[in-house]
Amino acid sequence: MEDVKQILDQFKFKGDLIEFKLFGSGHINTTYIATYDENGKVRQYIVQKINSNVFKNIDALMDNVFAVTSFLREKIKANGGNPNRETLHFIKTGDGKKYYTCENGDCYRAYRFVDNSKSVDSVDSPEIFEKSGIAFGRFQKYLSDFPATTLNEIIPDFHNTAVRFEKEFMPAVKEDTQDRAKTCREEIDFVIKRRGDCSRLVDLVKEGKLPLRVTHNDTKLNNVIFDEDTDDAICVIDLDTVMPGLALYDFGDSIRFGANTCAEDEKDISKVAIDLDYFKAYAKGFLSEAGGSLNPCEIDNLAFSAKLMTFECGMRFLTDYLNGDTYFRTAYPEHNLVRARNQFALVKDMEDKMDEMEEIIKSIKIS
Ligand code: ADP
Ligand code: GN1
Ligand code: MG
Repeated sequence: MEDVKQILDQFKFKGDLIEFKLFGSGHINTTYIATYDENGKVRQYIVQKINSNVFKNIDALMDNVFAVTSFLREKIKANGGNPNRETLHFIKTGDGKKYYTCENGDCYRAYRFVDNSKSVDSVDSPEIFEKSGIAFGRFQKYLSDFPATTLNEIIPDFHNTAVRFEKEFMPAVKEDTQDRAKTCREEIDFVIKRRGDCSRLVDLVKEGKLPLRVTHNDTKLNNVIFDEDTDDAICVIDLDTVMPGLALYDFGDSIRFGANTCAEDEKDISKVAIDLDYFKAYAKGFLSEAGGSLNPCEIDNLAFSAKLMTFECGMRFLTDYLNGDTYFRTAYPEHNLVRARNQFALVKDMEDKMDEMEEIIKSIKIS
């Protein structure tokens, strides 16, 4: 990292720097928290190095993020909420830019840390998970009249599972650049056997049965922050992938991460299962906000979307393992393979419980 002071100075934070350290557990950006003393008051800021390997056009990315957060601020105000707390508040550089580019090309952005907030990687009650469902459902509802065509498509085909299979997974298996395919034959076969699932949602879009909406596309639990005291979900974060997508992507990805009985990188896959109480709680929360605007085809595919998003994520982890871990941050050489195995165990459990998951969705009253 370049000189920390040089980077922080760009954002003109007031007061004296007390501490600057790595923060959070995202897989993509490098996140820091900077703590300042401003006349005896503690002020905290999130400073992030944006991953330029993943995000090729950072201007387009930051234009999206600024457009979406300004739009959300107005919606939150109109609904009697507190925009400083309920959406991200980005801070421009002293010379009015949306991010700072260092001499070595690294890009940094900053935003206010929401006071008295916490992010969590797992919850210990269905009630808290339900609250995250309310937050993501509301996020989608608030953006329902955002002019979608003005958004840049930051990562094309982000959740097009069929494209991920044909253009990324199969080439990674065939090229096998790291000579790792021999260590994961079973997992490769698991994916290939489910090839037929990959195009189900994209085909429904082509048939005009599923509408494109403005969606978050990365709705894992640690992309929501909660109130330290009340555990209420206060703000949806990590807006890098807000793009036109399907409501089902947002629903399914939340279930993948938050209704797993384990962390997504638990090695002992005998512990991996879908917790149906959590599934139900999230579905209730999400649908209480977004449900009224969903069409019957969307409702019919909610349970399937949880399986598909889990399968897709497992396939992406396996692809990255085969490619030599160039995309997701890893802590050890087999990390992506461990994650893939974990996700496939969850897919298997969802397949076994699909009828129950469908029944749960049917039991929820949508108004
Ligand atoms: P990534 O794309 O790497 O996931 P995020 O924007 O999600 O980047 O930030 C990484 C992590 O940092 C989040 O998952 C969360 O744990 C933490 N984080 C980011 N912003 C905040 C914030 N305003 N308040 C609390 N935690 C945050
Ligand atoms: C990444 O950025 P983060 O850590 O919130 C990834 C998601 C994956 C997730 C798996 C831009 O999310 O798509 O589902 O890891 N984000 C991007 O944990 O690829
Ligand atoms: Mg994140």
